Amino acid sequence: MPSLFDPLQAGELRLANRVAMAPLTRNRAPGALPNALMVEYYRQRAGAGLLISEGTAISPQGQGYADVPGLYSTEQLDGWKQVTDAVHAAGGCIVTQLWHVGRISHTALQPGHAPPVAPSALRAHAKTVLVRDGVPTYAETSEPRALDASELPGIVQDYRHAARNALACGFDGVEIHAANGYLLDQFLKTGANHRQDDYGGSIRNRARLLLEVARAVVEDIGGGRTGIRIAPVTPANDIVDADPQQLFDYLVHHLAPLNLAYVHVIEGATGGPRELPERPFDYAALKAVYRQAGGRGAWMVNNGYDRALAEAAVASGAADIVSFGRAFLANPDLVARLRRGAPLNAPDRATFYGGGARGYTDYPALGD
Ligand code: 8OZ
Repeated sequence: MPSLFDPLQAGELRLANRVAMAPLTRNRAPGALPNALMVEYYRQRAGAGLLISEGTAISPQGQGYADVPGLYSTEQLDGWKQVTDAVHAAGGCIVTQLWHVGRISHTALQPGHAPPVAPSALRAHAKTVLVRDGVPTYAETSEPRALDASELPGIVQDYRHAARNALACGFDGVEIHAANGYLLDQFLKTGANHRQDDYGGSIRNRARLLLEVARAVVEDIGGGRTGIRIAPVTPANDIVDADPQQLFDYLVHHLAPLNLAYVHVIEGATGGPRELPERPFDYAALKAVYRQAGGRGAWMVNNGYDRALAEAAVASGAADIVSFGRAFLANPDLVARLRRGAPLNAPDRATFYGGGARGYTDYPALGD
């Protein structure tokens, strides 16, 4: 029976164990530049079988929150190189999460203070974070404008460049963020996509942009260094689909031939309940569709897992990897703690987004 603490080869990624750190937005990159504090934060967590970086903007247009890092300028790449070097020196494996927020943004964060872009000009009832006078403040997302189909190849190109940049600055691979109501999820789901061209309407059309992005990234850096994150039923960022089971079954069927390193599935409401009675979903059936279509990537699950649930998921074969968000945020040595059954530090919500070392690099490891 496989254990959480067994190594795993996921595509080209060599994981020392099956505990991943989930991507976590921390808003500690002023100027969108990775910095020394971030180097320390990731280094502390290098015991993860796989570290997934916080969502990282693929372009200035992909930026939706204050002080999140990017992956498009030379300075940003130099900053990330410090992070990946530190993680590798500590024996870890790290991928970066490629992020375009779509409509979950604010004119204050967009180039030229333009409206954010989206599949359709439909505003999300959601909030973003701005920093005003050094203080993080929440703001309603701005009214977006609908992307013209002629702009989509440029966005695919931005993903491609960001993926290449990721490898150039030492990441072991990338995770395409297609979850939580951001651009690719907006295209996928009926609640945000009312287009009438080749990118809207049918499931095939709504999945088109994500599949184009995935194929472009895989073409450039290889499937074995590419993962993808999906959230079939999350309500995060005001997103909904009329028939998520059919949509995601179609999607994983078409992802299967890409030989991805992994598929990362958020079960239920991101950071909230795992069961949503009003949004039922069969995750085992989704995995079966992927495997039946020949998908060999690792199956990574997320959301509300504790040690017992994670061990059971891996032992039963329901999952190959389990990712932990808040638990990893508060426990730099999470893997050692899980292994020993040691108690966990509690996360401090007040320091999740923005600020400095407090609530970021000062959570104690066992024995500190
Ligand atoms: C929390 C706050 C801001 C962004 C996501 C990138 O939900 C996020 C995010 C989470 O995927």
